[in-house]
Amino acid sequence: MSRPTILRVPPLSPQLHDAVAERYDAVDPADLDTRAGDVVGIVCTNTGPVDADLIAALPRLGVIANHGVGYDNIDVPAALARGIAVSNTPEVLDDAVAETALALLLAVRRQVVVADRFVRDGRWLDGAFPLTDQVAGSRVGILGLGRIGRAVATRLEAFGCTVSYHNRREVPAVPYAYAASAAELAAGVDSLVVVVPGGAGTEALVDREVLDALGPEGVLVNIARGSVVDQPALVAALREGRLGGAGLDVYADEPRVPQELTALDNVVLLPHVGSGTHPTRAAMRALTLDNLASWLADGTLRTPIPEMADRPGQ
Ligand code: 8YV
Repeated sequence: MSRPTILRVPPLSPQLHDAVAERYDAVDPADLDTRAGDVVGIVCTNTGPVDADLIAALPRLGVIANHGVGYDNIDVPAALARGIAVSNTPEVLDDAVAETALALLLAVRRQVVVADRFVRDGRWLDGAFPLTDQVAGSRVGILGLGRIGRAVATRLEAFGCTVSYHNRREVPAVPYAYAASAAELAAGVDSLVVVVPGGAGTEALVDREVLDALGPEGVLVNIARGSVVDQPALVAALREGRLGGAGLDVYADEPRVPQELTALDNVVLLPHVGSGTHPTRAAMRALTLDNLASWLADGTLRTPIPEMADRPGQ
């Protein structure tokens, strides 16, 4: 029996790229001129767009298996309108992403990167490093109390922080105060951690009003998507001292990071590595491949995206 044809939308990690070829008839975008009609599945990740044109060009496409919990790279309405199944990789990355959020918050508040440079530059010989803020005992707001948001919250509790949150809908039975808007949340906390999914519904949710509500002593941490924060407004707030600091894993136009940000000492900048640990990426890879195999075997998915919940057979 011939092997199913799967399109690898770049970029994929070398391991995932090879794993698809070990199991299936793997094709790449360069092959589509002659092979588009054979493709039944796609494997992709958050920086590989699967837009309406690509979906329309693949008449037999039945499944899109995304390596990542966020799937704003996929035109979901276009896929669902065709009855195409879409999966992502929730849960397996919660711990890694949550600890990245904590790492950024701690690094900004305790000036870890600046202090490291202080030692390396030999400036300790001239005197002690200035005192810093601390995370312990502070008030932290979580924008988006989903699985990752909760994993961040439980870690903050261990630091003795007071946690509050804003979500589209209030979450029942959680021990955290609910704020009715992002600005209201920001106004009542010392630090704000952004965890909401990307996409049109959250574009520039963190705007000038929210940043000003956080204020000159406030710190913003973004481990979600660059699109959720109005990046020019963030740069302006940091430069003008209207915001105290920021810890960022994601940006508006990755991998490009504006020079205005790299020039600042009150920001810590990571290259979108929230889930980037060996065990987590292995688990994400396995779940991506399991979803694909499951759909090919019997038309079901291990972890369909929430929009598929009402679909028959899922
Ligand atoms: C990336 C992420 O998917 O899960 C997400 O939404 O942003 C990351 O985990 C990962 O970098 C893709 O390989």
